[in-house]
Order: sequence, then structure tokens, then C-alpha cells
Amino acid sequence: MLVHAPVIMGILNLTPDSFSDGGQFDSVKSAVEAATSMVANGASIIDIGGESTRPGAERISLETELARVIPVVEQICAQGIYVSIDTMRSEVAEAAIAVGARMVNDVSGGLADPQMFTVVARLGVPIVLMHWRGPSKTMQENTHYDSAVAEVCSELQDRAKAALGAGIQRGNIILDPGIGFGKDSEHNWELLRNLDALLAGGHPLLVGVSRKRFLGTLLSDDEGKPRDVGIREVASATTSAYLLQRGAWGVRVHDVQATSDAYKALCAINPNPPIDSIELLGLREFGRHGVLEHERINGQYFSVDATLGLSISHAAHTDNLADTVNYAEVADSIRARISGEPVDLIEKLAELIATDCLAFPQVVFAKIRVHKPDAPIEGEFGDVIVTRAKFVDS
Ligand code: PMM
Repeated sequence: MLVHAPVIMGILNLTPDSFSDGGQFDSVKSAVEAATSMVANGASIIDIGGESTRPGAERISLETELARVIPVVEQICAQGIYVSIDTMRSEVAEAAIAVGARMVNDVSGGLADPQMFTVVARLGVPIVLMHWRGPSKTMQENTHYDSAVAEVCSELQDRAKAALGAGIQRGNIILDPGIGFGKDSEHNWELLRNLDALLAGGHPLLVGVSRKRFLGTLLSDDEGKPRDVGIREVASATTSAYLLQRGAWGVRVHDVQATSDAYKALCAINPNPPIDSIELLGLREFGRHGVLEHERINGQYFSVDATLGLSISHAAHTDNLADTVNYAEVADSIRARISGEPVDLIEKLAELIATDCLAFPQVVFAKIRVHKPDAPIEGEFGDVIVTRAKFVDS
């Protein structure tokens, strides 16, 4: 089962040399405490890794990786925490799932271990496929792209197709642009500026920017010295929160609380992230709404325009009606509301229709315009229109 968006994935690196937080945990107990505290601060997944992927890192043996991660995965899962295993090895993925992990995060997108997809398909768990062009030791030696966005999108789609071909279910595939992996600073920014292109394939998107080198470069001092890794947190949290607002399924971060705070503040200012929509215009139906007695007795025609905000990216890909809202059903419900129990005000009618529309599971926003062209107004006039815009939960 995939955790619902927005996901803040807390990083737990059990490596002595990870670039930002290596060597933090000297015992299973302190790692469990760190995971519990991240969950208390808003993490819905803890991503546990035993092998460093910092640029230039050497690979470690399978035995070392297993010894580092499995006891910790087991203890953290025993707390009921949703754990993802950050590994390029199918043996580690399988051992971690056996002790309770529920998801695999493979930075190589299945390229490092030819068995990875077969094993994950058999285990039936979600997998993150990150964009990767080669091992950490040499990944920054070739960072040439004609178009980073187009190439990363197409290479990720290739990995998704390979995963599907190996029997992994479509709903279990999450993609990740691999920020900092075989990419220069400008490639990373270009990818983040073009999130829509990365989302267009219809897969949930995970993004990891936390404390990465391109943020250090952005925050360089006057002499051009990059900002130290420990003081990149404000930029990390701000960028991660923004990505969640732009439609990323999840962000992978070190400081869960900072990211969660930044996201809450952004949502308070802008509860209206850019979303796709379906519009139903000019739905005409007879009703008896109005304050005056003759309106109740004789009735009149009302007309409604509805804008429904929802993500259509999944349906756009699958071409399956079940993945979107059925507009014929929405139209029926609007008509039933207009011809149903009379209310005095078209403000109330608009409110009721907006609430009905938000009851359709995919719809997160409804803007309803109710027209009353024969309203009891003296003299010539064109129309009376009331507009109600409503978010789910507002
Ligand atoms: N980055 C790192 C490690 N694992 N996994 C995913 N899916 N995406 C990432 O961007 C990613 C990752 C390297 O960062 P770290 O050393 O701080 O964990």
C-alpha cells in the first residue's frame, strides 16, 4: 500500500560517511529514537539506508550493508512505523521487507541489480525508481545533457516500463528525478522548475533536495565558498515544502520538523495550489428557489456553471473513467439539487451544489456559479449570478 500524498519521508542514514549526517547513530536504540522523533514531527515514512551514495563513494559489501540496516529496520518496524529501505541490492530489499519494511527505494532505478525488479514484483511492495546514470564513484564525471528535463523524463519512463514489464504493478511505481545524481547545479534547478513535465507520466513523484550540494552552491559566500552542509536547512525545507505544494507526492528530508512547518505555512498562505479542472457549463434546470411566494409556486429556470478542481494526470495516462470524476454523475447531482427542496437564496443553492461536488472523492475544489436570469427584479436586466468557491474541508 502506498502512503497518501503529501509524504514527508525522514532520512535515516546508517552510514559512517554519508555526506550530511553520516556517523550519527552509534546504536540501534539511538536510531530508533531518531525515527520515532521524525514520525512525531510529521514524517509518514522513514527511509533507512546503509550505503552512502555521496559523489565519489565506494561500494560496500552485501554483508556490511545487511549488518548495518537489518537490526535497525526490524526495531523501527516493530514500533509500527512505515519503513522504506534505501538500497540498490535485491538481497537487502528482500531481507528488509522480511523484517517489516514496506517499500523499496532504489537510487539506481533497478539498474544496479538485475534481480531487483523480479524480487520487488514478487514481494508486491511499492518501489521508488530514481534517475541514475551510474555508480556514485564516477557519477559526477559525466553530467552532459542536451536537455536535462527531456532526458530525465524519458529515462525515468523507460525504467517505469521495465519495472512494469517485470511484473511490478503500476500503482506501486514512484519516480524520482535524482537531484544531485550525475547532475550539475543548473540541471537540478531546471528539473525542479519543470515539475509538471516530471509529473506528466502520471506516477507519484518523490524528490530529494535536502542539504544537497547545489543548495550549498546557491548559498555560497562572497568568495564563492559553498555554504556548509549543516547550515542549508532553511533552503532545504523551503524548497521541499514548495515541491509538495506544486504536486510532488513526497519529499525526502533530514529535518522533518522544519519541512513540515514550512509546508504548513505555505498552505496557510496559499491553500489554492495550481490544479487541473473539469468544467460543466450552462446546466439548465427548473426549480422553486426564492424568497417570494410566487417563485415557490410558479418556479423558474436556473442555470449552473461548475468548475471542479482535481488531478487528472492519472486518468490522462490510464484513459480509465474510474481514475477521474464522471461528469455525467456530477451533472445529475446538480440537476437534482436545483429541482429539489427549495431554499430562499441562490447563495445557499450554490453552497449546497459546491458541497455535493466535493463529495465526489477526486474533487478537491469546486467553484459554482448559479444564474437566475428570471429573478424578480424590476426593469430590464441580463442575469443575476452568485459564485461560491469551496475547498474540501473549508
Ligand atoms: N538521495 C540520497 C540518497 N537516497 N533516494 C531517493 N529516492 N532520492 C534521493 O534524492 C536520494 C535518495 C543522497 O542523499 P543523503 O546522503 O542525504 O541520503
